[in-house]
Amino acid sequence: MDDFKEVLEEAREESPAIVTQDDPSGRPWTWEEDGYTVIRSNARSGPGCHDNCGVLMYVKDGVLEKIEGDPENPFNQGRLCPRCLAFKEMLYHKDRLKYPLKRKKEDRGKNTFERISWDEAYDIIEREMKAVIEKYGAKSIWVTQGTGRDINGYGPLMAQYFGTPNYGTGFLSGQACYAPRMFSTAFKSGGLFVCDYSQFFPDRYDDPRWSPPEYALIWGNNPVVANSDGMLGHWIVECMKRGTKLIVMDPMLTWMAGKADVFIQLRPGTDAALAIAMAHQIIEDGLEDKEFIEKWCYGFDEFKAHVKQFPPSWAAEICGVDEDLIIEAARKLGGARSACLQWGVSMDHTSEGFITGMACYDLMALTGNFEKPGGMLAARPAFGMSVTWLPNVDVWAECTPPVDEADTMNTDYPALKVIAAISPDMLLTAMETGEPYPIKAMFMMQNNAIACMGAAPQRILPALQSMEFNVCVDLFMTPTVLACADVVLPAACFAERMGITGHQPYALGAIAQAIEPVGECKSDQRIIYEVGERFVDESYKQWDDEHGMYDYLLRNSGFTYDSLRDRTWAYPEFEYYKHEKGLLRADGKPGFATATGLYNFVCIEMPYFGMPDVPVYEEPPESPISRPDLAEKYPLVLTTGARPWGFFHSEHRQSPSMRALHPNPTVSIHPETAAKYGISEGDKVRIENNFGACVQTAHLTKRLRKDTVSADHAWWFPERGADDGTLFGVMEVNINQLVPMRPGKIGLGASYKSQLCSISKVEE
Ligand SMILES: Nc1nc2c(c(=O)[nH]1)N[C@H]1C(S)=C(S)[C@@H](COP(=O)(O)OP(=O)(O)OC[C@H]3O[C@@H](n4cnc5c(=O)[nH]c(N)nc54)[C@H](O)[C@@H]3O)O[C@H]1N2
Ligand SMILES: Nc1nc2c(c(=O)[nH]1)N[C@H]1C(S)=C(S)[C@@H](COP(=O)(O)OP(=O)(O)OC[C@H]3O[C@@H](n4cnc5c(=O)[nH]c(N)nc54)[C@H](O)[C@@H]3O)O[C@H]1N2
Ligand code: SF4
Ligand SMILES: [Mo]
Repeated sequence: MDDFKEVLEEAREESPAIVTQDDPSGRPWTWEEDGYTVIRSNARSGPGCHDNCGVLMYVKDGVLEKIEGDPENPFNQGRLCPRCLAFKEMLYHKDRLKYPLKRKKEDRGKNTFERISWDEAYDIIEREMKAVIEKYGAKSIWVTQGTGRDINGYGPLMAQYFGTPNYGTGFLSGQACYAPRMFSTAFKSGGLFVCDYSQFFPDRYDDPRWSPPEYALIWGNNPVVANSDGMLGHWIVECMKRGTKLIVMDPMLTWMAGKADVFIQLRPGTDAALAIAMAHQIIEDGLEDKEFIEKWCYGFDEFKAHVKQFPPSWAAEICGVDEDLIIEAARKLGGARSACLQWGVSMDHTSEGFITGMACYDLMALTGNFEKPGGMLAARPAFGMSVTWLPNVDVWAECTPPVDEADTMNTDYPALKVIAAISPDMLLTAMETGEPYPIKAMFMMQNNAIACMGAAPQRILPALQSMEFNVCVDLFMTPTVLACADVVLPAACFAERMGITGHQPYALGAIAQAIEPVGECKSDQRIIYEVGERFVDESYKQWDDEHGMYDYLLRNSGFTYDSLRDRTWAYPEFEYYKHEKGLLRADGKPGFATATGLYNFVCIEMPYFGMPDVPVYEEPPESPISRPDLAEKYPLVLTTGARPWGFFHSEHRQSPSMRALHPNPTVSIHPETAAKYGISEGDKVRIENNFGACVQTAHLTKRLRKDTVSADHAWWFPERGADDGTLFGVMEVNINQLVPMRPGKIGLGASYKSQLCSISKVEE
């Protein structure tokens, strides 16, 4: 460890001053004001979110009294969404987990937890996990997280400490969030590119190098509500004020759809057909960017011949939209000075989601919208700090002995091997059957699988309850914790701990601690290495405390935790047209970081996965077209999980003001459709299909397609308490009972947003 400190010191002395775009002088991270100590920080999680909005936390006598958006922070420019404004309701909630707990294995599901010390909790974890390792091998331990909260990048270290290759999202069938899009973009363009809303510049919209996209394609995404994956919806609104126009693809007339030049209200799950037909039309009209294609793309002629078969009239029928709208969208996109693709998780939530992603992404190459102002920009980690943006296990290589990856639970799916991800679908089967090998213990952080992430919770619940040992780390007692945990560890919120920001390819920042944790809560990061120390010998120890851990993590960035915290954020240098300047490839040559060195209209790797090398439309496995037999009984298309303002997935149900925004699990139905089934606003509705059923409350809205219903996800009722024997009512309302654990053919994508269902009024 001393070696590392010396190396760090030497590197500091030798390295030239870090070049940043922002000037931190005159920007204190803490000060006194009107009797408060003010702490400037970045809100990460928990509670959960993909973002890191700048906050000012006002503390008096050790208590967080108020929180405001930091007007100086370029990321959010002073704005906060309702969840951070109501942060105190979560932070100081009476139901927060405050101490480690244990429970007898035979009591799973019952509220018979006992408070224990951290030492006892670690002793139990050490004893039980070592017993499982002894009996079944380390690979029978599964370490899991939820979506990209502040566990991203750190979780793999926990798995490494146990010596298991099985780390990943908990029962997210087909890794159906971002992984399909990451896979598409890796093969198409050698990595992810994101829309340019000026977020790479600290002076934002005023930076003279920047110009807004002429068109933003808002595709299966609701950015003003979801603010997903490190972007904020109000950036688009700011761009709109500066001239950006919208093309929106969504079965629901969202706020943004209402402001669009073209709104394509398509049938869920048909996006790939729409994208292919738009490509057809753009080429038909000669609107493709010939120069970009000639210089930087591979396989265009084959792609052109392929899409020629699929005119807008073909897609119009599949998508259930007007052909003229498709032509109009294609012409607007084709004629635009600049455009970008703001895509959402709906891309991934079809069974062949990565193909949908590829088809939409091709439109950006076809129109030459890479690496120019207002186009798509390479989303590489700021200051090389990959760990919290794209999880990178190499950063932790020296912290444990190497882990044997050969047996990772993904062997059925070559695509998952390529992206080094587990298959949650295989994992569940392994728990149920012991094949291909048993999974016997779980260490779960930031995941409420039974309420939210897992499809088919009716399979997950018994599978988790039959494990030999389960640990859950959370902020609250959730249905999943109550159902299966043997040891529960209480996690700290962002105000209670230090950290660095994540999910941002444009800046790096620090989370500054403002208050002492409530009870005995600890950060997830500290829990990971404190548990981990029980599983490796002293020689792997790289730091003494949390502060040391962040210094270690930042060791190649040029920052220490303190130097980063002192400035709160840092923006690296930025350049456009990186593909022309040799800045995208490891060998420094111009082009994209793909096997061909070009953007791939034809992906030569796809046949290796048994897939066509150009995007081909496939009907969802259950749709009125693919399964007319099923559609007779279940005539409506079901999409699920459209994000609401006040909840992050299954979180915030216990926050009074967030709950007031959306008190009940709601299924949105067009009034004409509802009338057909005798359903009125506020009625209890049974939603059912061939996989399962649940009950939610009807909300009638003309904003939705008539053939589609849109149901909430992730509901439970914390107010019922842990003693009523229903796991907080989770199974009564959980729409995921209607979604199978069943990925697309190569292991990516799942059918969260494209099912069939019937609806009927529940007589009360
Ligand atoms: N407030 C809040 N914010 C969140 C989250 C949250 O739970 N709450 N979750 C976070 C996470 S993990 C994610 S992945 C993101 C997701 O954020 P988004 O990508 O915005 O996802 P959704 O809100 O599920 O869906 C976006 C839109 O897709 C539409 N849609 C549904 N089915 C289809 C379809 O088949 N095709 C098309 N084109 N559109 C369809 C819906 O009507 C909705 O308007 O949000 C993140 N942000
Ligand atoms: N039907 C349907 N289901 C879906 C979706 C859908 O659109 N439709 N969307 C899917 C998608 S895209 C995703 S990404 C998943 C998301 O699924 P998850 O990310 O797993 O979300 P949650 O189930 O809410 O579980 C998160 C848990 O983490 C806890 N938590 C929050 N912050 C912290 C923290 O800092 N530390 C610790 N230790 N715990 C914390 C919360 O209290 C909560 O219990 O859901 C999926 N499920
Ligand atoms: S998007 Fe909302 S919850 Fe997330 S950090 Fe920003 S204000 Fe907080
Ligand atoms: Mo997600």
